Amino acid sequence: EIWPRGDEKTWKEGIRGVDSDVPSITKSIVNHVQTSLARQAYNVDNVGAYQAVALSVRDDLIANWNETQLYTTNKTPKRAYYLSLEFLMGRTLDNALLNLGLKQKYNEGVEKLGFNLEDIVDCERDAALGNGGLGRLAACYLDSSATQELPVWGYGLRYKYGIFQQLIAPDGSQLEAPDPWLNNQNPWELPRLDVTIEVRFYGHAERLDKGKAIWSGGQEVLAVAYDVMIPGYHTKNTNNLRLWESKPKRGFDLDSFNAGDYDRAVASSTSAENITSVLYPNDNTYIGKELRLKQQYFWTAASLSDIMRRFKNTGKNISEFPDFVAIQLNDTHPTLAVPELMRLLVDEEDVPWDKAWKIVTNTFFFTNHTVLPEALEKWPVPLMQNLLPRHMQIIFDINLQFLQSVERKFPGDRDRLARMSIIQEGTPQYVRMANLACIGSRKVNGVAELHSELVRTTIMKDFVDYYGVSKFQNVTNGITPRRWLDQCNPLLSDLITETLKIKKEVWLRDLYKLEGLLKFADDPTFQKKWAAVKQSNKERLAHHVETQFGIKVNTSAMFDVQVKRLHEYKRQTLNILGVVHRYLTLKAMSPAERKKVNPRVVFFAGKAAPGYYIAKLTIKLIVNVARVINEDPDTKEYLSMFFLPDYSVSLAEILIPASEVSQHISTAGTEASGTSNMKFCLNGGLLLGTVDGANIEIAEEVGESNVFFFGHLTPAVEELRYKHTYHPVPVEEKCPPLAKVLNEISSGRFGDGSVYEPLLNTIRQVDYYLVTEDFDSYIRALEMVDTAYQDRNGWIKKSICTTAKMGKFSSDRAIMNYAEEYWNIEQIKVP
Ligand code: T68
Repeated sequence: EIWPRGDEKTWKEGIRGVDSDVPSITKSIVNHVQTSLARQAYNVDNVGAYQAVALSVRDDLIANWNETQLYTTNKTPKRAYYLSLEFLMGRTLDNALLNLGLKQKYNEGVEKLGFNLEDIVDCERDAALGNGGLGRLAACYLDSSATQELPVWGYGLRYKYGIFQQLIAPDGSQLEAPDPWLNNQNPWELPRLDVTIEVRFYGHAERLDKGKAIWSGGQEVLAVAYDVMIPGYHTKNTNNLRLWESKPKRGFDLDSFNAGDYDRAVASSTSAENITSVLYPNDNTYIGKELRLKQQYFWTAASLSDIMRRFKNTGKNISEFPDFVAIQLNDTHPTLAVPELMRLLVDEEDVPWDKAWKIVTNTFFFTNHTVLPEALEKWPVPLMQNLLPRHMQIIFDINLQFLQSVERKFPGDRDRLARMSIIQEGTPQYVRMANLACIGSRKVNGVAELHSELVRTTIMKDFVDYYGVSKFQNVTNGITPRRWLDQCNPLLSDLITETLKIKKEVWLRDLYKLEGLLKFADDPTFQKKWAAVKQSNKERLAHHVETQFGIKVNTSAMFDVQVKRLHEYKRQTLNILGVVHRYLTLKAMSPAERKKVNPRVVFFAGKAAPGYYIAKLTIKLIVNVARVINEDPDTKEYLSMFFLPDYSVSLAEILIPASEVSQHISTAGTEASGTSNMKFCLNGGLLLGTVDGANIEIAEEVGESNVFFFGHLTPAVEELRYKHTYHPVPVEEKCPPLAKVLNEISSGRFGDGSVYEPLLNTIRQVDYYLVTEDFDSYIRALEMVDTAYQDRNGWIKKSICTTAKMGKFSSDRAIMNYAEEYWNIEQIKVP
């Protein structure tokens, strides 16, 4: 069939481009109010206006998206796919307007219709399909892929409920409420009810000859595609994020229904729908739930089937698969893609095992995000055997061949074989997903230099011996400067543009251009403007805190921020204990002495996994300490503290530009990279941190004199832990000031002290994360921050120099690194 049918000219005239003049924009908005929303002009509130504006922008995105997909398909380039269980996108409208270059026009249009664009933008709910860094990284990489005009698609799950909403009870406990983000329709997705894929679970696998098998029986579930458009910045290229929703293959069991057994009739359909119901709220910990494994398989099977179909449409030979497809595994979550692609090739495409294995190992690339042992995924063999019998066979076969080859290289080294095996022996046996991901991939990367080195020397050491080091290359994380500077900090963005005297579009695509700010670092007029921007962002945050939470904030104090998931390794405890220490010090001063102190406001925000008791207790301690110190008339002018509930991408967009110092204080060697550290520094906040993750590379770029480093270094950590375990020294001896802080908390100064004993004991006893070892140098680092802040111009200069040297941390650099060194894909500009 030739397209278009009928009259080509009529078709072409009907095709809509991107509206870019104000009258067409207002016309399109009004049109959506009237038709899509079926509302009358006098009956539109901000939410309605948001919906209409979103639909109007969506039309533009669809136009670009369609052209991109058609153009790319016709070119049949090699494509890359980013498989991630999490995409922490946040809001879309403001970002889409900036990327399309239409913000100003929409501003005018919306004004004409009697609305204010900022209020409209504020009506959007966050798409919070992620926990933290790993999910937000995926979102930044999508933005950069589209901006760099790379043929990259994301694949993920369309959870009905994203990360839970966090509430703080009056006693300081974290409460969790569901996040039904799809309740008010989602204009940013295109349901593709025609794109469906059948996914099987359970059943049995019968081996045939030549390594093949037939997998049948069990339960079949349908995956339905929803496409999310990802606009590049100032380019027509608009990429795709395909999210899968689970649906029952048949509505319900008619036999049971007719027999009057309604529960049973809908049971299987409910179980199918459950698969994509909810995002698991754990970060950096592994939770061995069957439903989670179902999510992982459902998503990898649907994605691979879709990728295979697209590849086959090109008409290429199957052996060319790796020349047209690269797949990045975001952590071990999608590792089942390795045996699944083997299954597709061997069982369904009739490819001989060895040839299939060659294809597989040239297709996948694996990113590791943690070396924490409790976070490494390992699934019980019996569980996997039951749910995925064919995959279990394939994994055993891969393992056998792999171990035979290790044996040839290192004959007789049984310990080595045991360590490298995909299967961990024991009752039950476990499947080690990181080993499988490494063995099934072309390359393995950590997310910052130090972390990649730790991957090479600890968890993957044997694999480096076996494969050679070149398989293990670092790719330092990055962040998109569009969202994390231009969108969240428009005042700074404008000041930079005006100062650099180059177009915003230019430096936002080549962030190294920020270095041009260096020559103004000492310029008093520029310094003044720079400081004014920070002040105004502090006031914006204060205003937000006051309207949202009814709390007044002193905006002349230094804003000190630690916002991230609650985790013992991130050491929010160190921060809160430091605040208590400061409070006790202030209390001991005379009023005259206090007057010389630099006022400080400490902000915390972050969610704790619902089952993480110590993390939740830390929140409770923060809230209750805040209550006491914020009300103490002796000190409240000099020190106050807030725990802002329900940390999210949108809240980060307000907090980050307002920060003067931010804390990234993990025990050395535990934070793989960190990405908010990059966001704070890009916005001119100074970094207070340990020598860990990307902090190290930030310091390398901005200069050690512009960061505040403290604490033991990675090589010392293991030895100190050993000492703590076998030769414990009481806190009183090791660190008297810390002992005093702990005792004040225990003795009830901040409410019933016994409540906090389990938390305080983690520090008094094993102290796995070395709070006692780093406390002294932490306090000294805080004092250095105070001293530096006293010198206002010196501080502003540090702030300018920090922003100026953050070019490396653009996710454009990171994604180009993947494109060139990993995926071997090329840019395709849509004309
Ligand atoms: C983070 N990991 C790293 N994990 O902690 C952080 N985990 O250092 C790094 O900057 C970031 O990844 C990006 O590389 C996570 O965020 C998770 O959220 C997670 C989720 C599920 C299971 C395990």
